[in-house]
Amino acid sequence: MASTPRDDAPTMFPPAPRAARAPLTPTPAQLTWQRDGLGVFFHVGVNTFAGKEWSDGTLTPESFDPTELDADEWVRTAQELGAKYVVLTAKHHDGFCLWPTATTDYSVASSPWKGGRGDVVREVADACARYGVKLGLYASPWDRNAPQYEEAAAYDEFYLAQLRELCTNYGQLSELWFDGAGSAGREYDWDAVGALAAELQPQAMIFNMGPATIRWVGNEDGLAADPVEYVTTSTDLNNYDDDVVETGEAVYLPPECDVSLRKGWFWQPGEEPKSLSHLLAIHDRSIGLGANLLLNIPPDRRGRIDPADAARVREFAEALEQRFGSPHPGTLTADGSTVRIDLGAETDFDHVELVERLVEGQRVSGHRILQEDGTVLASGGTIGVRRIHRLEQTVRASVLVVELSGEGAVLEAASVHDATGAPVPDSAIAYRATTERPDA
Ligand code: FUL
Repeated sequence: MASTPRDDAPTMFPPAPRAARAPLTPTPAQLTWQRDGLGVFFHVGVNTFAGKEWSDGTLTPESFDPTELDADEWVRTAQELGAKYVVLTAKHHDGFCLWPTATTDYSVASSPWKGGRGDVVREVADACARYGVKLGLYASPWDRNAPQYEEAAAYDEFYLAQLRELCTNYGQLSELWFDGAGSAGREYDWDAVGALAAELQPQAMIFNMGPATIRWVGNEDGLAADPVEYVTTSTDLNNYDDDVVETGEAVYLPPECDVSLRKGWFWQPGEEPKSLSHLLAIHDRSIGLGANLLLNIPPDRRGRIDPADAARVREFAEALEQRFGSPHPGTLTADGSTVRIDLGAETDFDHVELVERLVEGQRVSGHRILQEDGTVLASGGTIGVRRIHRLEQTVRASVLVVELSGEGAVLEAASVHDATGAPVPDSAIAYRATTERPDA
C-alpha cells in the first residue's frame, strides 16, 4: 500500500520534490502547435463525387476524377486565412487512398485522374512547401474497404504499412489525425503506431487516439467552453458514440476544435458556407478560448474550392484582420498575482487578448480584467495559449489591471484591439452539427 508522509516526517525523508507536484508541462512541439492555433481541414475523396458523407468501401475508384484539381489553390486559401497548418483526408473511413499506396488497389492509382499516375497527398505536400504551411494527414483507422479489417493482427500490419508510407514519403508532418468514428470497441496496435510516429515523425501531433498529444474538443461545432483544460485524464472518442478514451493518468492534451465551413465534411451540391458572424463566433469560442481551430474547407468535384466558400473565407480573413490585425501590446509589471498592463498612452479598444506562460504548465484557473479605478471589464477561467475577451463597449484607458488565480500563474503577454466597424460575431449560435451517423 502507498504510504503518505506524516506532517512531522523527519527531514531525511523529505516530501516529494517540487517538480513532481508541479502541473504537467507541454513539450516544445505541443506548444508550437498550440501557438500555431489555426488549421484548415480538406475532406476530399470518393465521397465528394457520390454526394455522401460516409461510404462503405464499395464506391468505384473510377468515380474519382477531379479534373481541375488545384492543391495550390487549397493551400493558398488556407494560408490567406492565416492557417499555419492543413490536414488532408489521405484515407477516410471508406478506405480510398489519395496516394498511390502499395497496400491496396483502392486508391488514386485505380482512378482516371491523371491516368492513374496522380498523388493528391504529394500535390498538397508540395503546395504546403510552396506556401510555408505545415502538413497534417488524416488516416482513418476504421477502414470499410480493407478485406482484412475484421482480423485485428492482419489489419494492424496493413494500417502500419500505410502509415509508414505517409510518414516516409511526404516530408515533415505536423499532425496525424486519428478519427475515432466507427472504432468504438475496437483495439488497434497503438504501441506500434506510436513507435512508428516516434521514429519517423517525432514532432507530429497525434490526434486523440493511441499515444495522443492533442485531443478532440468533443463536438463538431468548432466550440470549446471555458475552462479549457490542457491537462486531462480522458477524451471523447467520436461524434457518434458516447465512448470515452481514458488516458490512465493525467496528461497534457490540448484540444482541437474541428468544424466544417459547410454542413457536411465533404463537398455536397446545394450546401452553403456558414455565415460570417457564425464563423467569427466559432473563432472566438475556439482560438479565443485557447483551443486550436481546424476549419474544414472541402474541395468540390473539380478539385477546386467552391467559389461561394472561397468568397466566405476571404470575408472571414478580412474580418479577422480588421478585428485583430493591428494589436496594441502592453508592458507588463507583475506584483504577485496582480499584473499591471501599461498601454503607453490613452488607447481606445474593445478587445483584450491575454497570453499565459505555459512552459511550466497551465496554471491560471481564473482571471479578471479591471480598469485602474477597479471597474471590471471582463472575467473568466483559463487563459492558456491565448484568451480573447470582446468587451461590451469601447473603453479608453492607458492602464489595465489583470488579477490571476492559480498557483504559479504568470501572464506572458497582453494586448488590446480596436475592432470598431468590423463585423461582429454571432452572440448565440443556434446551429449544432448532427451527431447522427451518416449511415444511420
Ligand atoms: C468524423 C467523421 O466521421 C467525419 O466524416 C469527418 O471526417 C469528421 C472530421 O470526423 O467523426
